[in-house]
Amino acid sequence: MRRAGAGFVEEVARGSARFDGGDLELLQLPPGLSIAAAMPSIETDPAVEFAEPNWIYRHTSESNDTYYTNGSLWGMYGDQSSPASAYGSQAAEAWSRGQTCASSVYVGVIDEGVMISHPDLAANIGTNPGEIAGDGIDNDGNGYVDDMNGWDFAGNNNTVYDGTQDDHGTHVTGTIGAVGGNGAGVAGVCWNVKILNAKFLGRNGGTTANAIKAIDYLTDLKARHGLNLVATNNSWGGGGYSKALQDAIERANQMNILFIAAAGNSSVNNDTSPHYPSSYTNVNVIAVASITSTGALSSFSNYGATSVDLAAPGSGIWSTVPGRKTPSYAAYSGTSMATPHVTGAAAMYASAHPGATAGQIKAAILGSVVPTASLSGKTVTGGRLNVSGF
Ligand SMILES: [Ca+2]
Ligand SMILES: [Ca+2]
Ligand SMILES: [Ca+2]
Ligand SMILES: [Ca+2]
Repeated sequence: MRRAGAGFVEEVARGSARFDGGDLELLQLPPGLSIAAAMPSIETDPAVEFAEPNWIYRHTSESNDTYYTNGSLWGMYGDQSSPASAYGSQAAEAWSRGQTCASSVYVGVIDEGVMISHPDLAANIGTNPGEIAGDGIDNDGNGYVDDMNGWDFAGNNNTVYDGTQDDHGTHVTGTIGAVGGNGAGVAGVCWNVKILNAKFLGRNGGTTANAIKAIDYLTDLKARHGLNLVATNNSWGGGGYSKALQDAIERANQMNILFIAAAGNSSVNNDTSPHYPSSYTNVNVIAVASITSTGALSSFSNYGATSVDLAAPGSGIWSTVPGRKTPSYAAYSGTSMATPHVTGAAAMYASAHPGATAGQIKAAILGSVVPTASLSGKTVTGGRLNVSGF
């Protein structure tokens, strides 16, 4: 210790004749002395058997999910992960730091129904804390009876899952929050999160009126129950401008709920041909374009230097779907698939920064993009989603 100028901290293990070893002692090196320089000088003492660093281990999470390990789930990869993709969301790098999100954070999926019993989703399906299941009573007084996991505004009932046609909503949900690390299927951006489903898209699409009810339903859960809902995922679009719908998005904004929306799949410039709802100018809207696994703007993706904020993986995205016989997985493409990567990112940031406002979460997402040639002049940020630092 004197030779290295080190201080004694503690005896970690006591030597014994039985195990044929000496005492194991933890030392504190003086400032400025590196471990590499100290170890040989300590080891020159014949009383010392060896010296080595007191390494720091960090909690890490590495996906063992089938579609992750087999190279399919590129949207979750980082350039430092294995498998790797420079154009993935970098979620795997956040996971490797133990950032797999918090189950205290809620997001809303405004879409089709969601197969809430899917084994790779069920653990992350949220419940309405003010409602009691199956009693036929609207316990929380929000106008919806037994709305445990959300509400079906298309069918006006409490079954958010109505069969295999609810594949789009189920797929989107898996990208946000499929259970990671369970050795099966896929992993969402968030391995832990709580997802509520406001179903308004049926077999023939949905209406403005039902979209408004769906948005207000989720806003009300936060306003009256204090539910920690940070964002809604909106992988849908069409129709024209609606003041009433924009007003509903603004009500969500006033409750600090981000409205994350797909830019659309018509290969057009949203600056000159607005696409709703992604083109609403409310500050809580994040409009999302799609990139491929080689960093190109997906051929179908809308874009817009002033109307589309960033891009995320959206081509060839594997996620959860209801199967004909058993719950399953499938690869879909669309800005619908890019958007839930960003919604997952919002939940991840909110997990690491409890109490962050919608504006702070949006600033973090837009401020951390990786500049990307294919997105320069095509998006506000000119970049792609990057959650490695979340
Ligand atoms: Ca209710
Ligand atoms: Ca009830
Ligand atoms: Ca239903
Ligand atoms: Ca899984």
